[in-house]
Amino acid sequence: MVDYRVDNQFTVLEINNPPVNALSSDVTIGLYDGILKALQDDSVQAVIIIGKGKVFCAGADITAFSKSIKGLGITDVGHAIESSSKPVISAVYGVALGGGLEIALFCHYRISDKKAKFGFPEVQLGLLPGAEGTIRLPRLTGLPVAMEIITSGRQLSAQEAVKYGIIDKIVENDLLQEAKTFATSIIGKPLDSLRLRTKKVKNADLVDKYYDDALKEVKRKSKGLIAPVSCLKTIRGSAKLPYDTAAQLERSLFTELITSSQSAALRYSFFAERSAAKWRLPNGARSANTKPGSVVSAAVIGAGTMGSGIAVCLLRAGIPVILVEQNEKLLKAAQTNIDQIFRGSVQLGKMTLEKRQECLRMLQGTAQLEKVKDVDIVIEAIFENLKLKQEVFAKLDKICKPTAFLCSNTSTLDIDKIASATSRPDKVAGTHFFAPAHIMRLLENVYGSKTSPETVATVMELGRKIGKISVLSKTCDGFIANRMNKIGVEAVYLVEEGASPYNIDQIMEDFGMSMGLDVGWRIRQEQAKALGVNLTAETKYLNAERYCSLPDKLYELGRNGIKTGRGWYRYDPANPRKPIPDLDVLDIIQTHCQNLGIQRREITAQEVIERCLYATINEGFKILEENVAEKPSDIDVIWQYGFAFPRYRGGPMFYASQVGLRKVFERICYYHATFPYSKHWLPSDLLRKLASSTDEIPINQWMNNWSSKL
Ligand code: 3H9
Repeated sequence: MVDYRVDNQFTVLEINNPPVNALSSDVTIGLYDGILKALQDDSVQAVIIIGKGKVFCAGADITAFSKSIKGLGITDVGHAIESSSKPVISAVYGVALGGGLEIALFCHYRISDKKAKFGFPEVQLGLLPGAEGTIRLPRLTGLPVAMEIITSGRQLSAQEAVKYGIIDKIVENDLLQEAKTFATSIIGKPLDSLRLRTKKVKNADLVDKYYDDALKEVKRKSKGLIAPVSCLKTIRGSAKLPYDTAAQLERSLFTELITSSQSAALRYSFFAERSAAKWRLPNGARSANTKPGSVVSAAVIGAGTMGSGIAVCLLRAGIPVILVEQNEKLLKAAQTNIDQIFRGSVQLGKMTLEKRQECLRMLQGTAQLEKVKDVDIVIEAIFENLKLKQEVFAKLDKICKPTAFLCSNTSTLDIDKIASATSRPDKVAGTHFFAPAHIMRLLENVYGSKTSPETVATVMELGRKIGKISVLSKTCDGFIANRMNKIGVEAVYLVEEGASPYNIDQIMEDFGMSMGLDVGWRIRQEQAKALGVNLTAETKYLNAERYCSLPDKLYELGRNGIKTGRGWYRYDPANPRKPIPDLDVLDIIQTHCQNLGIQRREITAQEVIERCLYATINEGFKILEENVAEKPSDIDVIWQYGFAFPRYRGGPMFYASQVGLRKVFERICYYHATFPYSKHWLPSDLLRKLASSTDEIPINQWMNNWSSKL
């Protein structure tokens, strides 16, 4: 785990714990023993700590946080390094993050490669840098900078790290060689002033002001999160308290955080995101043993808002795009829209002018579908209508080369039905982007019964290449995301039963979600038309399902949301992002209820949360039992990235595991008995089975338990 080498007058301690040199207990023991051994070796004049592979060290081993850790901690190693009578130099390549940066801060000197990155990302895991990072960083950078770095969790470039005094030098050539040259230059120099514990915090007397300013910022940016506030408290401690007392405070707040439900959810989210890329199909094919096809060129069919957004994603990743629209006028509008997006990125400093020009050069607009004949992948983004899509896919099948992948940006339609219009159903998949496609990070990839593993691997890899978090879903009505979302439906029922829409929004916002009620008129009209039903203000049931006509009423009154200045709210054109509650809407609700003879009642916040989330969770369990999602964490990733579910709550499935499956199941049964005309309350079999276990089954074992019972 730590390779010990003596090289002339140096000991080189090389952390060797792939893939990211996390500080497992073997690594901390290796470093500690290495320092002691170097101190005992008279031939050694200096110690160099370096990482093997691509990074210096990504910090504490996050996988070990849920286990009880015994033995040497990072601080024990740190104290051994700091008190060493021989200089210790850390040589950073790749990243020094969290505990990795803390180890570096215990060293007397720090040098790095010019591409190295530094940071304390602990806050993103609901933690604080708990190996004296909050006490030591302010001694180098000053309080305001330390507060910003630690509470944001952002990564700093090597250049910034030099500017703030975090590292001593950036080197150009071979890092180890440069470290040895550097070490030679400092051998024999006094170390006392280089031990950070001896340093004073600059402007310590101003700490309360810095603290108040930073707290305001943290509360604005990270509403509901406890870790950033704890970080600030320990940084304040670094200025107000003697070193060891401040370290004690840091330890006790770290212990509080690590046992908090927020940190558990954030750590779960870290791994959930990474595990979404590791897919497995029911036929046994896996990401690990399936090679993606090559995609070096693409076509997007349909240049509306979605199509244009998708084209932007591909172009940014260096993939040339042929954009197909019905006529020149629509094409021109799309090209202008795409360029607007690039210009916006340039203005924000997220793209260089050269990159914008390169992207525009790679974009070719056409009204002739035949032009796509040579591309590797086609993404169709036309109107959500099966017949139309089938027509387009039949044409594409004839035009495109046999190896081309044909994908649809459908958000609900059956991929098998789309694929059936082609002679290559194995090469057809869904690539469901979320609006706005160039901003939202989620890509829901969908496979049908005939989609080949290679096609799945290709769309998953494409997602990675264009910077998306890709999650795989089996085809079904609405896939994972839209099928599962019952929040809007239940929210409208709650309004009909007695809640105010503004109250519901507030309760969900306090929970951490800002979704807003949808009007969704057109979708409901389409559904009713398909069933041959004429919807009216009196419609209470549709296809044996409860129906609420309130949103239709709003729509028919021209209340279509921001674009018409009114919906459930009023919108001031000068500030449309700030909806204003509207008394007229409350009147419309009252009249609706009187006309239908609905007795309104008091509705608690608890009921709002349960009705909105448990209905969604119940559907999530059905999605799992039908293998639409392979694992609960995939569902949670979709909710975080598609519907802004608060990361510190993990996602609906993780939330259910924290509430307790038995409790969730009981409430679902209660609502099922109370609302028999809402199919989504019919309890899931998988949930029933898991809830019947005498012990709560941890989320990562739900699927094992289920499969073994099949
Ligand atoms: C801490 O340090 C607390 C201390 O202050 C105090 C303690 C007392 N541990 O992201 P990737 C895995 S808290 C264990 O796909 P990339 C990751 O799961 C820690 N495993 O690669 C994945 O596994 P798999 C503070 C870790 O190149 C593999 O490594 N540090 C850890 O896109 C590759 O990861 C952080 O929060 C870890 N610390 O990005 C840093 N880190 O292959 C978190 C990664 O099985 N890590 N893995 O899926 C990162 O930000 C990125 O992983 C990193 C590499 C930038 C390092």
